[in-house]
Amino acid sequence: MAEEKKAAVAKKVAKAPKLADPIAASIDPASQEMIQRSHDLGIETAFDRAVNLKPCNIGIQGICCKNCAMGPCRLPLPKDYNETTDIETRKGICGASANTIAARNFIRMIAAGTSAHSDHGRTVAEVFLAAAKKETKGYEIKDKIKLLEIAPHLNVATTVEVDGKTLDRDIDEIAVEVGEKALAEWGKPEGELLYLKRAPEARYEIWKKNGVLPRNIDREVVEVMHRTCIGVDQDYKNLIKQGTRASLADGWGGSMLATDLQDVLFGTPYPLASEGNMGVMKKDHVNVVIHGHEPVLSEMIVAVSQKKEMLDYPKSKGAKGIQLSGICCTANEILQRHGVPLCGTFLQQELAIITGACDAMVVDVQCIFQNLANVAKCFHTKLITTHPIAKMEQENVLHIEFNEHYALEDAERILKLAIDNFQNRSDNVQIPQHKSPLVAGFSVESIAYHLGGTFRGTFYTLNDNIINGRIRGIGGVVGCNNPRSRHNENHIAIVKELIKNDVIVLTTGCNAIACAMEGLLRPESAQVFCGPGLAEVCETVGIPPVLHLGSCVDNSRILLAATEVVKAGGLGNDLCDLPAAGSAPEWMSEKAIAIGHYFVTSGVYTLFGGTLPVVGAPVFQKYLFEELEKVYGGRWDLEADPIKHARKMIAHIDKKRKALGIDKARDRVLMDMTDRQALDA
Ligand code: SF4
Ligand code: MSK
Repeated sequence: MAEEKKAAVAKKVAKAPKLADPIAASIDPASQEMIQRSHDLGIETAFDRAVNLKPCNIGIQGICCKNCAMGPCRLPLPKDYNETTDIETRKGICGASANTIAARNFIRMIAAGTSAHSDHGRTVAEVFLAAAKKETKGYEIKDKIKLLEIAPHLNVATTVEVDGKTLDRDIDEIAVEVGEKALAEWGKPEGELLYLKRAPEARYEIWKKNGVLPRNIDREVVEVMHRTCIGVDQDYKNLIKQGTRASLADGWGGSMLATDLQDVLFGTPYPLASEGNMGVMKKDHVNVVIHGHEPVLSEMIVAVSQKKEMLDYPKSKGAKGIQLSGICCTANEILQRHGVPLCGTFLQQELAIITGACDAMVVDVQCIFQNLANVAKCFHTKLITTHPIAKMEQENVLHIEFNEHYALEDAERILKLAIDNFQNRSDNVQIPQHKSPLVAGFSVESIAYHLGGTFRGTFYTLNDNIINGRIRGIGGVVGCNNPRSRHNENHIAIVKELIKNDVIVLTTGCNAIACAMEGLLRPESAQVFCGPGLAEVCETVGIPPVLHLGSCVDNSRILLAATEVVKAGGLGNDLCDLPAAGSAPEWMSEKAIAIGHYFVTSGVYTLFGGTLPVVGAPVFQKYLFEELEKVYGGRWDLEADPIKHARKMIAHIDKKRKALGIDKARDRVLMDMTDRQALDA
């Protein structure tokens, strides 16, 4: 009997889930400390689940189809793979080839990513229109200058002719029309997306020639779903063409509209100082962690938290005040506009609760772990869902549905609940002491201002420094964390390698948070980590070598910043001419695929880390990695090793410098427009 018991215990132990090694799981000491604490408290996190749950080897290669009930059909890559016979020998029940299956899966990911960003944009457009019509309390048009800037791109007139005189049009009237025109972009019956013409003319012509101009945002997503149904589109090139249309509807449509309308409603970001990492939480304050993507509620929470009664109320409960902080892209939104500190990246969401100091975590949409509810159960933390499309099944989750018409009241209710909950906090609190100072709040407008000054807000200075070789090129490094690789390790290694080689980095999303935690968003970091050219420019202009441009939808700022560089002259006529490259080192979300594809089809060489769900279909992969460049001037690539990854980006940048005739580093020369035009010729 004793032997039987022993055997049963041994079996149980053998089956017990393994725990993640905190040091191997993250490079961040604060995260390591909290992973260790989670083990001490017997609480499981994504880091542990990633150790125990291995990815499916077929799915990860993109060659599993479950688009009908004859399947799922799994098409492993044979050892004796032959490109010529593959289409006849490897097929699903319906005959779908590995290329068709991988392409269908790929563009469904694009459709999902586009939907996420664009539905976010739609919500903002609806709130914008309600605010423009003065139907809401709490929202108002804050940045009238930006409103006047975007109006012409939506075919909204800013002046009116009266008795032969040109007069300024009423600003409220402009706002209403901008809101209506913007909202129509999701479902107008004819035409094409209006913002496409903001791209350089040469780029627009490429899209037009290839028949990929998106018609409206919703339609492109619907068409992806139709074409990927069993028995519809079975040509990977034609499938990817629709994927292109959908992704452009994201980057130059839903995401760009979201960014612009948020700027007009909540203010265009300008540089400000703050801090990042879990050490921003305060033991003697009510800690409210805001997580997700849409800033419509979080803006109200920030506003309400500054009201006199809200400053006093925590004191009546024994707290010194309210400490707001953020996770993921809601964090980036409220950091960029208000300096609210960053609590952490996507992979730190469970860890923030494990501090024991989180009195409320308020979530909206996207990137929210359902396991937050299980972690919150172990503490006093109130987990509050706020969006009608994003609820959780666990009973301990509170749902307080946010309504833009009662925005301030909703935000007040949420904050009061958090403050009341402070008294339920136990003494078992452990806040990691790690945090880094940072400078964030960059936008196309503020970069131009920084580089050119008030009277000459331009990108010429940047172009001059690229042409004279002080800045080698531009790296857009963005995207998520993925527990399949060590948290933040690849993000940081790639960014450091780029700036060491004089490549200025534009960042968004969780890469931006990772860089903040590592201290790379401080101007002083230029002297420590940058090559001499970039260090000199950063010191002269007073900017960090890594510019935080915002959230995932704000990747549209990178597109527009690159467009401004083209316009400033001397670096070619199109985005694909620029010495620039894109990267998502630790991607995980379908949104990253949508972003990656609109960067590629906007002309950018784009590298992903980890793996891509196309490697099981080599012909399709080759099409993305080689053939697309002939059509769009940009292409996909994959490199898991961070240093090789950064060097591939640098090699591409050097290739473009050579093509532009600026490959020889030169002494700084002041160039006028004629000089630049001569370079373009
Ligand atoms: Fe299999 Fe074809 Fe059905 Fe996909 S669509 S599951 S490949 S039969
Ligand atoms: S939050 S999409 S994990 S960047 Fe935008 Fe971070 Fe990726 Fe979510």
